[in-house]
Amino acid sequence: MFCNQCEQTAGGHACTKAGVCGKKEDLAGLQDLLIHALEGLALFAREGRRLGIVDTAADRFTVEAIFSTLTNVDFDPERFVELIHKAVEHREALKQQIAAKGGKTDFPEPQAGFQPQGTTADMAKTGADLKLLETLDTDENIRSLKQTLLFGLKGICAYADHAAILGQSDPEIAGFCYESLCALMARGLSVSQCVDAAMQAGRINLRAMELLDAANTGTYGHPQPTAVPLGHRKNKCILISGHDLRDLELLLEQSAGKGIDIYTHGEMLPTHGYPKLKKYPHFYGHYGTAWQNQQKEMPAFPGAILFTTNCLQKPGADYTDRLFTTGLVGWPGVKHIGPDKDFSPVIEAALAAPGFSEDLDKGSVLVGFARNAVLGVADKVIAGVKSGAIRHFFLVGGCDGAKPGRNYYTRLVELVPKDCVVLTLACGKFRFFDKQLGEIDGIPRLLDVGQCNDAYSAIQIALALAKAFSCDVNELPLSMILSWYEQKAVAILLTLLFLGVKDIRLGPSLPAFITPAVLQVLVDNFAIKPIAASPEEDLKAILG
Ligand code: FS2
Ligand code: SF4
Repeated sequence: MFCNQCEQTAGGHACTKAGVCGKKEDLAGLQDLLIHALEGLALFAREGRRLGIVDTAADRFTVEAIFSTLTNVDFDPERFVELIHKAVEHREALKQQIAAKGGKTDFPEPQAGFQPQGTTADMAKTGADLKLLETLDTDENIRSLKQTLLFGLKGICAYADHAAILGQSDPEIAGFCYESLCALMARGLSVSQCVDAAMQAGRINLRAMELLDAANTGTYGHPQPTAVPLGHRKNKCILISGHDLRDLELLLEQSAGKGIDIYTHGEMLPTHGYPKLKKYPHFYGHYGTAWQNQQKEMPAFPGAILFTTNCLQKPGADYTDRLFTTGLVGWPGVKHIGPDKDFSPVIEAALAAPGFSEDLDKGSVLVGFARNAVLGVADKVIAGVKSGAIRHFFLVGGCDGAKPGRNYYTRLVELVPKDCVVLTLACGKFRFFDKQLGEIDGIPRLLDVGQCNDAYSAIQIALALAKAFSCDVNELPLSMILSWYEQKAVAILLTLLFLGVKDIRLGPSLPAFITPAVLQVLVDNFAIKPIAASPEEDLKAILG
């Protein structure tokens, strides 16, 4: 196997024997075979679009299938076998529609005629033999840029899928997926063509995040500043992880009045701020920290646990029997709640588990500072900047992970001077989310904008401030210090670059799939830089 799509890739190079994430060789082969099958589908879908054929079922499927291959989503080989077969079915259906309109159906690429054969193991071997990532091009820089495009695409599809679940979609996103999958197969592309494709991925990801923002705020209202307890109260309990607000709502509805409290885990924390979710009295608090600590934290949770979307790790034997997955997330042998979203097994497991036997006060954290809440006090913020009470904004956001170097982010937030405000989002915040940083003229110094996809909200805040100060975003007293782990972070980074944001500091390490020459292009055009060896160094460089 060869996989280098995430930050924890083995040796900072690639996972070649087994994934550090737990992805085994057979699963890696099946995921690559799925991308191969989707490339075949893309050839026909692109031709179909040329003829005015837009197959919404194929579009929806493509987005889901690509998202399935994102880090820590689905570890179940059998589900990938199913997806591979479905990709071929969609391709053949499109082929018929195209043939009926006299379009092109004789593509020379092997992907166009691919037929899955044999057992799951046979298919895994076929996938491995493709050497998908290693053969994207003979030129290492083109390969690097094509990997950037593919990984960015995985992030885009995650957000597009979440948005589609709540009824928000745009055919341009699937159209871009097809164009990109075709670009992966194309030979002879130049560096500038590939850079342009990566920038377009940034643009499309902005659209996907915009749709998701519209979906979340349109369905559940704009997040409001809300204190979330970190302790617990005596009752039965369910822990919900991931990013899917609709799953949370359904769980809240189905568990209401049953003597169960719902706790959020990881990226679900910001959901406490949404008016239509916080109205449920049994939506109680938050448990645990970021995804990489789940094997340590979950055994002690005395109830049922539900994973939506992603960031699942190999479950420990001490909680597998009360662990559930839903949506695209999966682990072989873990009970999966299907599309009917009947969460009764989760509720029954919670009722059978001991629950919390007493109340425990561990303080609270504030969430809910998305664009509507922050821009609602824009006058105060602008006055604070003008008077000098607020010297600088730091956006410290992104993914968390297991590497020791990630302590940089904790230390940085601790060291940020008292006349500066920290905006945060995504699961990287768990390095400092419970720090009491106080206020500046009534504005909290630590503002949680939301989930990783709420990077959209942070961008809107930055654009509104730039407008108020009649300056460019890059001229604002704002520095972005980002941490990355999986491919949604790649997509967000591409969006920031597409918007022309400069001087981003990225850590804890730079992507293994970026070659020195491609990095130089990014440095030359965007002054992107790795985080310094110490936060003191970066703070000195930023604040002078
Ligand atoms: Fe964190 Fe994991 Fe949000 Fe990522 S909980 S690394 O999925 O997308 O961030
Ligand atoms: Fe390795 Fe990351 Fe790929 Fe998992 S997703 S196999 S950890 S590079």
